[in-house]
Amino acid sequence: MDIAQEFPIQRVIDEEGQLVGDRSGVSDEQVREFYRWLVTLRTLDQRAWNLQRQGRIGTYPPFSGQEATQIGAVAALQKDDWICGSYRDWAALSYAGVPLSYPLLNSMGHAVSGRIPDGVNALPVQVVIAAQTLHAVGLAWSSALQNQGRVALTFFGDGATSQGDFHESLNLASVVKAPVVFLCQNNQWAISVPIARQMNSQTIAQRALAYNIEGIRVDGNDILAVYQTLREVVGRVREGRGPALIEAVTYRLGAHTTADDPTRYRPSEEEQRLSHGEPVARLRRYMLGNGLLTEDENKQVEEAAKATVEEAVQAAENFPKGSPEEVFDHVYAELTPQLRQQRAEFQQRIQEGGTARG
Ligand SMILES: Cc1ncc(C[n+]2csc(CCOP(=O)(O)OP(=O)(O)O)c2C)c(N)n1
Ligand SMILES: [Mg+2]
Repeated sequence: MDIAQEFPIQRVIDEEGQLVGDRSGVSDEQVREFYRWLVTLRTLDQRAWNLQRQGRIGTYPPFSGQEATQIGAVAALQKDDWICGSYRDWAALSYAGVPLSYPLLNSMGHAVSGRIPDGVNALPVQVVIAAQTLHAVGLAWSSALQNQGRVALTFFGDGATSQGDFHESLNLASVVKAPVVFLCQNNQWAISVPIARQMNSQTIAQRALAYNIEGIRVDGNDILAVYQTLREVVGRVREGRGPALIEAVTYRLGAHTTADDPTRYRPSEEEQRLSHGEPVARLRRYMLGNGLLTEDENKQVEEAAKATVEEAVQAAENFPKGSPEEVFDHVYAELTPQLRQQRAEFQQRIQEGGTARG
């Protein structure tokens, strides 16, 4: 059996921006709305990279190349569904309603970036690889037990599929039929480890077979395919037909983080070949070629995105400076006796003019 053939990649527009599938589930207005978001978030991501290079923010994990998967998937959710993502999923959180200043505040060390605003049902970004998949199963299962009708969508990377947490999550979700959508962003790399050295399976989606759940591959650089596929899958999952595993095939356009240099391990031939179908340029080609966008309108979208991102930069840079004691906040509703004591010692040292380390 040729497994890759069993899991064909769902696609609506190809790399050149040609319509190759059915887009009847997406209105022209929705396409324009997606494009505005794609451009805004790409602009934010590039600005964040430059801010780090200027020393204005700390380490930052860029999501360029993965905007279509993140936006398209969240667009398929209802407002009170859960989102559980990782450090690279700020595009998903932003589209869900988290302010655009938050990814910047996160890289500036502000604790507020972990406090998801009311009205957005998301967990703070997870750095422990694959751990958020477990949390998604718990949230989804509890929602099902309480008949809340909520779905949990969890994002993770190709590298995360080698973690025990990922397999434990799929297994438990399958057994209890938890309403979870597992969305793997296969961006081909886990830092410097390519997918071919990560696994011997032909696809990530086929792992669904082992857990007797639905598995689908979708072109993660095609926002129309991601949105339409996710809408159908989320609908089935919400009906109680069990969890699903989606593999969004995409490409990490840049470095793993601002601390990484991919030229040391990634062939430039591959970068050129796989960057060509990236999501923003792809949708632009399609829209320009099909009367959904003119060059002038495109300039306006880009100008508006720059202005929106500038506001986010201002908001982040004007945010009140935090105090070192904040490390004790927001972990427990009430501090444990040991942590209370540590905070008191910490405050005393700071008052005495020492450093937090003593
Ligand atoms: C449990 C755990 N092991 C190792 C790491 C170090 N680490 C950080 S990112 C990363 C690679 C993850 O790759 P992938 O899942 O493909 O996600 P991507 O970074 O490509 O979005 C690793 C190994 C970690 N954060 N957590
Ligand atoms: Mg990866």
